[in-house]
Amino acid sequence: MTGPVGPRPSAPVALRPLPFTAARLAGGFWARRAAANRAAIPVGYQRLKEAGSIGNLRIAAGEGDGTATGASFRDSDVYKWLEAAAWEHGRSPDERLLERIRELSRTIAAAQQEDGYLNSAIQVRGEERYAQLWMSHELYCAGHLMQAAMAVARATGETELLEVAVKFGDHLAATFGPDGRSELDGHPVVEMGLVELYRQTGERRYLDLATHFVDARGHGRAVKPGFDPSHYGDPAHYSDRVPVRKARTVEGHAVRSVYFVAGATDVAIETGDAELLAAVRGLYEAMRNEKQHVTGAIGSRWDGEAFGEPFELPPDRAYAETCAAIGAIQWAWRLLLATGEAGYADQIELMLYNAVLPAVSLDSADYFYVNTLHRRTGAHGDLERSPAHGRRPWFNCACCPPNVMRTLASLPAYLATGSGGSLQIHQYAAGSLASEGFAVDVDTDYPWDGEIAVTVRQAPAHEVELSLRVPAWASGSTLDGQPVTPGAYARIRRTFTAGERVTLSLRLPARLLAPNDRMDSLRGCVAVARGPLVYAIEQPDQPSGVTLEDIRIDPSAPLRAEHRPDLLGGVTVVHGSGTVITALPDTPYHPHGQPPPPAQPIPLTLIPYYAWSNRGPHPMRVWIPAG
Ligand code: FUB
Ligand code: ZN
Repeated sequence: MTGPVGPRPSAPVALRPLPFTAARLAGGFWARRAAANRAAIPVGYQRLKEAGSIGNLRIAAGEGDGTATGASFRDSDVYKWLEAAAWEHGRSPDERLLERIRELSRTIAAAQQEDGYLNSAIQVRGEERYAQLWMSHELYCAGHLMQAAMAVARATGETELLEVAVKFGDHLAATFGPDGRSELDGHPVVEMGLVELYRQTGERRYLDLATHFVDARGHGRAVKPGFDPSHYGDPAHYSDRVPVRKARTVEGHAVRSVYFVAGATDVAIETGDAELLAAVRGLYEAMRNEKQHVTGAIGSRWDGEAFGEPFELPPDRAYAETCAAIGAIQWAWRLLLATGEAGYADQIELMLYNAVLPAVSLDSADYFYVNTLHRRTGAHGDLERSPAHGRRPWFNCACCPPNVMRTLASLPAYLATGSGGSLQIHQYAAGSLASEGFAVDVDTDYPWDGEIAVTVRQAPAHEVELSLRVPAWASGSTLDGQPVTPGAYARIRRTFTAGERVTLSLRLPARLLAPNDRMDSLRGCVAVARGPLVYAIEQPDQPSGVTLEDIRIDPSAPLRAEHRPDLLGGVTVVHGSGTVITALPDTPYHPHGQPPPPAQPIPLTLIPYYAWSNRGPHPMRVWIPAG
């Protein structure tokens, strides 16, 4: 059994995932969050029922009556939930979860049509198949079904859902491709699903179809036909303006874009296509350098849920959809496997802590869809997904909550890779890791503390390599007292013995970050980070009566960390100082050159950004004017 992604043995990758159960969380930061997520999974099932998403499948299966509810991608919410449930049951058996997995698998199998087609809403409504592929998400649902089926098969050994996915995959292979229908689904993800199906079954036709979908995009085959003045009429919305091999940047709908390039990376890995791999690596660089928020989140526009132009990264209007960060993590993971470069693991860490974790409340009961970097004083939540409401239990378009569930359920898979007894540790969390006779325990209070102790439990009688990622921000860090290079792996190659310990000491001073000068909306501001965490000021932690927008941080003042076990489930806060304006000008604009408004000194307290909005929806900001 493997984790979420396991390239075939023939794939020329630098790193290989560990077997599914070889990485475990125990105690520590991530184990607590994973436990809260696990507890939320049965609740998620209830919410899927209440929303009608499970009901749609039941009606299509002949197990219920009525009309279908919601958009035609509702099935995908159920599939993501199934993936989460599978990883959790596989890790620690739970009969009730298994019963739900079996019951849903039976329903889904019964809903599937004779020739393999499956989409409950389209079937129940009697709509024509593939008639509106730019928006119908029929292949998107197929992709999520394939991912869920793989998780269920690998984590539980149950194959009923896999049979459904195979039948759907066969139907797609017979329907689409160079000799079949030429349209593309407006929303990618089927590419990743098909590659997983190929990995699971060894059937080349699934990889061939994924390769076709990757190369067919960029020629206007996914865009809505005819004229539509909205983003639906723009090929860029669907990553369909420029072929991926020629593209120079990510654009359009952020989730569609990163799911697509993650699938293209899978194809590059499995086919050994160096040109395609170079292209997707270039796209990742473009995203990282010009289109990523400081939190690692992506998406700058509410209109079209889209990337903006280079450096268009407004903090208050940030879209930063949770699913987009999850897709970017999936992409970075594939690039990490392909290249072995520490920078991709740095990216995964940044996004896990600061782009996915903020999306879920500390108790895992509520979710953000949109992850703003600045909730203004007096903000009014107009749309359901507006972050001004605070997190919500579910959404009419509920792509994000079950996506968080499956991501946190598969977290251990991102910790390490290994083969031949060597082990590469990418993410630091208390727990245990094992690779072919080499087993270690990891003890750490990361991210609050930078000491990471790796104790060998079992070692082969020959030389193996233990690699520990040194994050790019961790200058001045050491491994067993010796300096290590940030942004690379510290490697120890030797014959280890059980009981010995190596200690990585990462330095975690709070630090200030400044935006690139082209990021107009951030000019004059700084952000605070400590270790992997981005920080924010939130109203409840500041002196009473101050308006958050009137605060300035003094960048020359020292920053001091303090651990607060009593606050927000236990966090390290950062203390700084600054000023608050005492008399705002009473005009919106004034002649240039006037002295700054009067201000008085105040202490500032920053919390980890992920923890904001757990005390009510208060004003908050990540980027703070410096002055
Ligand atoms: O279209 C399916 C999902 O719904 C997308 O990935 C999200 O952005 C939301 O629009
Ligand atoms: Zn989403």
